[in-house]
Amino acid sequence: MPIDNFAAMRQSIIDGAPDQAASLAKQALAQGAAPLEVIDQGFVPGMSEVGEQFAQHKIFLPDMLASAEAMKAAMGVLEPELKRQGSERPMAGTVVLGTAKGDIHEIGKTLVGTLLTAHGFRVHDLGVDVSGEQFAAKAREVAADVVGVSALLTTTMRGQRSVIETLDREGLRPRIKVIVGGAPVTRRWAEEIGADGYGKDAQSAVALVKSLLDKHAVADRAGAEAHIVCG
Ligand code: B1M
Repeated sequence: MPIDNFAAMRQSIIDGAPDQAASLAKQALAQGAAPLEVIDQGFVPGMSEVGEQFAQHKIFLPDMLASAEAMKAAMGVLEPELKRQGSERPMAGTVVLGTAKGDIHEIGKTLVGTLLTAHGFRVHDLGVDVSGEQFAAKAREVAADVVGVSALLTTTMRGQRSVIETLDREGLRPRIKVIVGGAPVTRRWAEEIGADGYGKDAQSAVALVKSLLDKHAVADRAGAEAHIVCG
């Protein structure tokens, strides 16, 4: 994919232009580009720039919202293709996914879910602003192997800890593994709250879930436990 196209994609997000973003995404797919490359190299840099400008008070909440709408328009084109590419794969495990209580950031979490689906996992996406109790109820209902909790705010990272505490309290761990991720989340935080792993981005989240489930199978046999970090 030519660099000019990536620059235009990035700009469509900064401009908060959903039609332009969707049209660039369609063009890229028509030219045979890989959807994940388009997301990571074309559109996500636009979101990062918007985040920096917001932090420096150069733009304000409505601008960030417009950029998020543009990002969602691009994802609306690219995510079905990502899923389609993985649709022939066998079922690899069940994941319950959501964004922590009090947090409404959904784009990164949804991308993690799409990529997991593309890799053969059955994903139950609970959306945003999800409590520990909601995670636990769904995990029990669908016999989840993994619960994934996204958080984009330093204040809502605490919600990740509370999901783990709820699952512990309800006796669902260690059978169910918990992974955490999101821009402010670190490996250290994951270790501190007793998560089973941390994914830096959507691709490492997939690698992490795969290794956890592999290790889980081994651990079941050996009576041991595993803690993994990807990315
Ligand atoms: Co908000 N916001 N926001 N925001 N927002 C950030 C996160 C911020 C860093 C911007 C900034 O100040 N620089 C800042 C947080 C500061 C902090 O706490 N550290 C911030 C703030 C302050 C706020 C508000 C408080 C603003 C206000 O109201 N004054 C408010 C909070 C609302 C709330 O949640 N209660 C708010 C609101 C919003 C919008 C609604 C306008 C919008 C979200 C719209 C939506 O999602 N529908 C928004 C946006 C768009 C952003 C930025 C610009 C972009 C986030 C994004 O979508 N990135 C963001 C700045 C930034 O991150 N650079 C910012 C693209 C996405 C693909 O990346 O989400 O990081 P990301 O996901 C990645 C990885 O993190 C990882 O994989 C993904 C794909 O690679 N990952 C996981 C994510 N979840 C994972 C889970 C895993 C594993 C990996 O396992 C379970």
